[in-house]
Amino acid sequence: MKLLFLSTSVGPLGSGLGGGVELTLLNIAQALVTLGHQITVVAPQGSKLPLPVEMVEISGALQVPAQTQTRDQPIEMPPNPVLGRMWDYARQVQARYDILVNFAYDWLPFYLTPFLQTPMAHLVSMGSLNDVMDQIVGAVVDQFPGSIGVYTRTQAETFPFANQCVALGSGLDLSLYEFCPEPEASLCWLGRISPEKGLEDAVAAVNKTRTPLKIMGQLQDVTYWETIQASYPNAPIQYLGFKTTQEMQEILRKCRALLVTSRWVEAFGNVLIESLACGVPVIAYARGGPTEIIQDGQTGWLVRPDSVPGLIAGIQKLDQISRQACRDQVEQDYALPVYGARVEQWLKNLLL
Ligand code: HBI
Repeated sequence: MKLLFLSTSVGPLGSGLGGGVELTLLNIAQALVTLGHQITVVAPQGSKLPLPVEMVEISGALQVPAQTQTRDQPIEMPPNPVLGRMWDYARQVQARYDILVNFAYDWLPFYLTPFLQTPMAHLVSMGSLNDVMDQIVGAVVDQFPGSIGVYTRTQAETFPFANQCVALGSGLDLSLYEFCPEPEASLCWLGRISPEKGLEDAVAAVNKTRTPLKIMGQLQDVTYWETIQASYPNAPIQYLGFKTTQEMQEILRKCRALLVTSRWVEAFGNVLIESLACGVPVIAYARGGPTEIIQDGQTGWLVRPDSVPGLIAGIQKLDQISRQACRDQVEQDYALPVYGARVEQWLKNLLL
C-alpha cells in the first residue's frame, strides 16, 4: 500500500513534544516499511525520523496541546495553523495514496474525513479529553466503521463509542533496547514534564525513600517543574533533559525500576514497554493503559492511583520482581513485527 502519514500537530517529530505518539508513528512506519509498504510522512517543520521514508515538512503555528484544554472548551485554531496547512497538502496529493493515516488528536482531520476522496484511518493516541473531540470522532466512526484505531480497551472505554474502536496495542523495535540484569541504585521517571503525568508523586516518594531518581523527558510546563523543585528542595532527583531513544535507554536500563504516576487515563504508556524491554520493572498507578501492560507481581507493581505510600511499598518490594521476566513479556507481547501485522490488517480492512 502507499500510505500518507499525517503527524501530530503539537511539535516536530523528534522533539518529544508529541510524547508517545511520536514513537508510535516511528514504530508503525518502520514495521510497515519492513512489510514492503511505501510511507510518506507529513509533519511540522523541523521533524526528523531515523527512517528512510519521505518527510514533507510543513511550517505554521503548532496546535495547543489538547490535554491543557478543559472538557467543555471550544476547539482553538491558531493563526497560520500548521495543522490546516498539513491537511491542505494532504488534499492536494491524496490521489497518490491508498490511505491517509492521521496521528493528530485534533478536530480538523476528523472533520475533513468525508470531504476527502482517499480513505482515512485515525490513530487516536489519548483517552477522552474534550466533548467536541468526542463528538467529531464519534461522527467519523459512525460514518466510517473500523477507521478509529486506539492503543487499549481501557482507553477505548473512555469514549462513548468504545466498542467501535480497533485496539491495536503497541510495539517496539526490541533491538534498540539492551537488557540489563544488574541495576544500579537509581529509579527512573520518563515523560513530558506536565501536570497530567504526576511527577510530583514520584519526587515525594523518593524524598521519603532517599532513592536517587533520574528524570528524562521534554520539559513542557516549566512552572509545574519549578513548583516541584520548590516543594521538595532536598529530594534526591536529577533532571537529565530530553534524550533520543538510544541515549534514554542507556540510562534507563541501569535503573532499579520505572515509576509511572499518570494522573490521567494513559492511553497506553510506551515508556512502560521501553522499560520492560530493558528488564526494568515498572511501578505504576493502576489507571489506564498500564493496567493492561503490567503483570502485577511479575513485571512490576500496580499501586492504588495517586497513592505515594503505594509507590513506596512498590519500591520496597522490587526484589520480588524478575528482570528477565520483564524482557520476556515484551518479546512475547510487544515485538514490532507482531504490532506491524496488526496495524497492516487494520488498514487493509479499510480497503475491503
Ligand atoms: N494535542 N491538540 C493536540 N494534538 C495532538 O496531536 C496531541 C495533543 N496532545 C498530546 C499529544 N498529541 C501526544 O503527546 C499524545 O497523543 C501522546
